[in-house]
Amino acid sequence: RKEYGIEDALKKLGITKTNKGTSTGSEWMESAHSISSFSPVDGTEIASVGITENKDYEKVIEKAQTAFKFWANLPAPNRGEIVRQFSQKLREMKDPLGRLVSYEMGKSLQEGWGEVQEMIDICDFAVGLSRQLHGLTIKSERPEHHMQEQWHPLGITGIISAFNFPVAVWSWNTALAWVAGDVCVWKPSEKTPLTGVACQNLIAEVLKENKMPEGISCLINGDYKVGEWMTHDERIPLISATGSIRMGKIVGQAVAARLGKSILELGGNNAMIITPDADLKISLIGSVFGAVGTAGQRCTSTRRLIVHEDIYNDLTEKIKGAYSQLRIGNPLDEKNHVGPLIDKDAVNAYENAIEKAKSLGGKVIVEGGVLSGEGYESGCYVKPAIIEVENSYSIVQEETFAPILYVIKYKGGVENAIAIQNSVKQGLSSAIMTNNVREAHKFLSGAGSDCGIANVNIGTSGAEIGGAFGGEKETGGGRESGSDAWKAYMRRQTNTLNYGDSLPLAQGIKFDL
Ligand code: UN1
Repeated sequence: RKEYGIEDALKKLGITKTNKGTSTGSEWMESAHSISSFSPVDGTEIASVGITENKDYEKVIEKAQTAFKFWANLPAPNRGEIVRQFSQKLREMKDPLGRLVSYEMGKSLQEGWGEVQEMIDICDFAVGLSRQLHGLTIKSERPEHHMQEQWHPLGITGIISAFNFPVAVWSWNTALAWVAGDVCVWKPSEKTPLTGVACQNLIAEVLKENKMPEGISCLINGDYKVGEWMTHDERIPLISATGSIRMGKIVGQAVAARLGKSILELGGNNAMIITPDADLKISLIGSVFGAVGTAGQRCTSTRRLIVHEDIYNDLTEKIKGAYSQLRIGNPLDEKNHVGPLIDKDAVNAYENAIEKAKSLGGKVIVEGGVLSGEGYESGCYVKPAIIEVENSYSIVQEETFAPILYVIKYKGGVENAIAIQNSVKQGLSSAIMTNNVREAHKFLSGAGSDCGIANVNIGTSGAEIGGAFGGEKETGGGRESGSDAWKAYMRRQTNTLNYGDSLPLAQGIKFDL
């Protein structure tokens, strides 16, 4: 740990051996029970975080409600200024926070830093946005009338985030929600609670320096039961949840039952189509990074390669060669390409998926397996695997959060590849590798990819924050991050103003007294 600066990072981020897990900003509450956070890097316990008790959850929500009255009335650019200062803090703490992300979650240090960079970027985006929460003006059908649309703050935004992007996804939600005038209550994944505490410490400093009230940024911790308090809570008008489809169905239904709003960012089953007109060099790098980056634990990871028969053998040989060069090991050591899976449950899911694919007739191209021995003591390191399959196999239809790449051969025109790509229940990210303009446009047309993200000549993962992030079908339909995703954190109000001295009714209706 020392060698990789972890002790130092923990210290800088205010993480001790035992940490409180419930906070309204600078105030923290005690709890009777705690979660231990183990690093998948070396299997050791890093520290523990208190589990939120129901009575304290109530206090948090009350504080947040009170804070909302203050925060929503602050001019939006002033809220943006707080976010700007937070992004400054993140710039200063990029190294330790990126290290902690890498150590607690297991992604490479480069990707840990990259995640903090995404936080900085979304904060910058949100600062600009704080002066651009624009509505429309609309022409009225009535004389001497004016219509307009305004966007107002919504209330408390509840954020439920996943282990794989433990800090970035929170910031996509919270930076937009804050400038929109909402206050936030965040429940991080119970697999990565320490990064949550670290982020709360950073934002609490900024809020304190600006003499802001408690309740603008709240943290709660625990398992699905704590999440359920949020999803059933009518005081939380918006729940933004990232995670599995199974979880999303439960969350979505609970929130819908009280007619609340939700943003769901769930699983993907992302495919890359490689046509005979593809640049094979970029196809190779794009597919390997997409499949093994973050050890296949991004919701945008490349799960399926749909390759034309004419280039199939050539391409699979090249990928095989690339896989043989991959270095698997400690993600804090920059020589390594692939780090561990999050925990042993994830390792079991990986092994089961490979077995299942084989039993259904899958042909192994690159053999997987769990690594043991020196450097692999945590038991969470696995070999990235490649299996030739049919798209219809039940296991190929599922998202397995692991570095397993399924390869599927297609014949004929690109429409056949697109049909295979769309034949899954999920609809997050997709990519086509081609230098053929017709193929590229077909892929991006309404008859093309049915995903929320569709890329040409880049991979399925690694989206920039400037675009709206999310997907269709069982991916949940929500959009986060850039473009106009901010609208989901606000309520729309249509205003009609009469500046005349009569009262003409819409639709020409006559009503005289
Ligand atoms: C996720 O895996 O939950 O596009 C988010 C990407 C990242 C975000 C992934 N910017 O891969």
